[in-house]
Amino acid sequence: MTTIGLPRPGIRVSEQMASAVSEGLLSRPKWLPAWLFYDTAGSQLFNQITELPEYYLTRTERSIFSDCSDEMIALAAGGGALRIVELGAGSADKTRLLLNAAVDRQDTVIYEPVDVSASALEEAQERIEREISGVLVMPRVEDYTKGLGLDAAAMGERRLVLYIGSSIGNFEPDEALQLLKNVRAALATGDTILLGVDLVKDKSTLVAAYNDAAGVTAAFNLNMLVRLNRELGADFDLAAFAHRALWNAGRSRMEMHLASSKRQRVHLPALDLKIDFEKGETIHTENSYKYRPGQVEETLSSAGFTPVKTWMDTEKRFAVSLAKAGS
Ligand code: AVI
Repeated sequence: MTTIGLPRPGIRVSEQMASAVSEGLLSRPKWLPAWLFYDTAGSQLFNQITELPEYYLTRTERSIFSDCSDEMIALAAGGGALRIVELGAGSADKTRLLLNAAVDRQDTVIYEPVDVSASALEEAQERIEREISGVLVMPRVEDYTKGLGLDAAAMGERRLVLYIGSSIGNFEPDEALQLLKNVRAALATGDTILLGVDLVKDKSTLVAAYNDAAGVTAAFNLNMLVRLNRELGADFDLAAFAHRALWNAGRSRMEMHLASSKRQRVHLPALDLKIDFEKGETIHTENSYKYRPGQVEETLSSAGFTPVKTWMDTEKRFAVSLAKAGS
């Protein structure tokens, strides 16, 4: 099954790539892990996706934060001081709205972005410290999908963990639950999590968000093959694979695939592999789970949190849920 996973620190990405790519392409059906999307070009394409008219997720979540960050921060702080942890290196303007709300309440806010990529963390640190005075950035190079190690917070200080942008949707439900349990285990009672999830909606809106008219998502999906050609010396013919985005209602997820337009053989010399494709055969590259209202609170409860409040946009496209680490 396709799983997002992330490169493990300490193992060279190319080695991890080698084992993931061999396993995925030798499986039936074929798959590749979604973390392969995010090389430099893929990260730039993803940033472009977040600005597309069809990709409602980013701007909808941003609008929820613009309307409600003060309330979110006040509920999370509970009258005390907050220290903010973000899983992922921080999507500039959404994080900024929350950090601004926090510095309005206290003189200095410690912000701890957690990411496997040291360069993404450096960029986030430089940007945030330049743009918001009163924020002290303390980056943590760590793979939070394998667990979270946080130092003890100061006396009277509460942690707020941000896991926004529907990132949780790229994990299988059991992986998502385990990830949230790991976050809970790293927190003290009374600390909180703010989780952003995309909601189930009509199929045409969902499919358009993952198959935009300008073809940016198609380029993002195909970039995975560009990466394998460059890093593994593979000879994927990009013109012979097509982007497919489909709504799997039974599993409540958008799926992305790359479909072979003909019978063909692809060589991956770095892995000493030859892979045959039938006409129409696909490589499954990503799942993006969509939640029904109430499901995010259920998941948070199962992970040891007590739901506090959920905010949605007026069209109920996206939800941001605050929950407290229970005793
Ligand atoms: C990063 N993640 C939340 C995006 C999503 O919507 O699942 C990745 C993406 N895939 C295609 N478009 C965007």
